[in-house]
Amino acid sequence: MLPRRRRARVGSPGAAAPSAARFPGVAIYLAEPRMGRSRRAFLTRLALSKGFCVLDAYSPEVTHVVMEQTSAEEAICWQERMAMAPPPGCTHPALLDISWFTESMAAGQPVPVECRHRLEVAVPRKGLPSPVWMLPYACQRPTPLTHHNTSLSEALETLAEAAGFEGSEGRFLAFCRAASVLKALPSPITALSQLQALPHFGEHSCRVVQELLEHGVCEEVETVRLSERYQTMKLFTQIFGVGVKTADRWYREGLRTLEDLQEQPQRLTQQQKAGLQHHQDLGALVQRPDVEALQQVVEAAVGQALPGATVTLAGGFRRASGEHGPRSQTGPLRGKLQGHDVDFLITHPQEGREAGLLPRVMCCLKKQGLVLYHQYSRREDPSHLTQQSHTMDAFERSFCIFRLPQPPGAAVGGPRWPCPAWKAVRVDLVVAPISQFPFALLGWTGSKHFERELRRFSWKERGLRLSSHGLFDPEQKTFFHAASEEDIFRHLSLEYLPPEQRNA
Ligand code: DCP
Ligand code: MG
Repeated sequence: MLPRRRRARVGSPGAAAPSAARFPGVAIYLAEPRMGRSRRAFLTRLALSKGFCVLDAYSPEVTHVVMEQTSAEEAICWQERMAMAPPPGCTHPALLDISWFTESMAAGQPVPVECRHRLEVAVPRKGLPSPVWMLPYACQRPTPLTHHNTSLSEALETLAEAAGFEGSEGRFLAFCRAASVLKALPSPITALSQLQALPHFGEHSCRVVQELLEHGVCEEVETVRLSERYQTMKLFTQIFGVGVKTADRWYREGLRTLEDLQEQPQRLTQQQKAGLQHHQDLGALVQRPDVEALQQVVEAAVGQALPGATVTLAGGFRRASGEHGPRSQTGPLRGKLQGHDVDFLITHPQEGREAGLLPRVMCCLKKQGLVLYHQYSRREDPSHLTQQSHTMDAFERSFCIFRLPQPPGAAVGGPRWPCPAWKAVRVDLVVAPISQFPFALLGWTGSKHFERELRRFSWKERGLRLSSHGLFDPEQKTFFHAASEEDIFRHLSLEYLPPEQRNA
């Protein structure tokens, strides 16, 4: 069962310093999951200085994969996930513990691989019990829209939301991350032991899952869901233009209902007034046919304002790549058939032509009576380009409420029932220059947790600042040029995930 050493092709594009390799039968790949970026960089420099070939990316050239603090099961799962077939006649590379690496560095040459170095399980894979292993960042693993652990992930997301209402960022993220891990699992969790090897499962999240597995309900989650605080905060933050801080202030001042807010219009911004006025429509989810109708009117207005400009559906309703044709309704989407709003990205193939486009588009839409409310915004300050962008990006944009005509008999309920001639729908229009478009598309496709994790991964693991505007290297002070989302994943050495696998 000894993996045959293969000839490392010296000078292959992924090699960190191929010309220096003194041991042509050995091409090392340092696998990062538990190693961390700086440790990996240090070990790479060390090996290169001793004349070893270290490959920067995992490829069929690799002969020795080295991992640190990683169990055999984890190592095998990792290798399966990389799903890279070795060239004909060759076996998979050896999966080795760091001990092989350190001994080789000390010896100044590759030491023979012994059993104790190997991260390989002797038993056949099928016989293994299944504590599942998973990569730690949500952007490193596919997450489909529908999954096997809905009630567990929803419980944890309720606790995340409640923590967010209390301003507890740390607890919010911890519960979000645990919930997101559950969404990516290939099968349902049925026993607590299955959580053992999973990242982000702290004591609290484990306790919630345990209670749900044993009793079908978790007391803490139920208490939160029924609490006046949670219900009121949820009600208020669902209003267009109301964030956690405002909702919290209103709550502390004793406000509890929408009627309470309507009685105090002087407290409300124009945006909140519009949100409250159309609350019932906006609270109902947007459906796929609404999205199709909206795309038609937005495309027409954009085409009129600037011929050649394009409109791309982003957010939860985004279509799969290759499906940009006129309103095709088939194929995988990021997945959502319903959503709270519709997000459109507008660009023009010629850089700069898109500037100032949005006011003309809005004017055209308003003339047709399609706009109930809109707020145009544009930040002039260019600092967003080089800083971590947790907050909003700085594109020219309009947050709108559209007045969308409804076909007769389309909907029931609502303020104009039984004859709803139209309904109010939240729409975001965002204009990006073509050079930033792949970043804008990636940033506006979501999910929110996926985006957060992607930015965190870029910074923590690659030292790069990712935003909807670009990917910035603060050391080199350079921007990375990308022609597509695939380019961005590649530059981050991440496996490409299509939109329908970004539902983290
Ligand atoms: N986004 C952003 N900046 C904003 C608003 C959104 O970068 N000011 C990103 C976050 C999401 C994506 O755009 O990844 C879409 O945001 P939505 O809030 O519209 O979320 P979804 O479309 O995923 O879901 P839904 O609209 O159904 O809530
Ligand atoms: Mg959306």
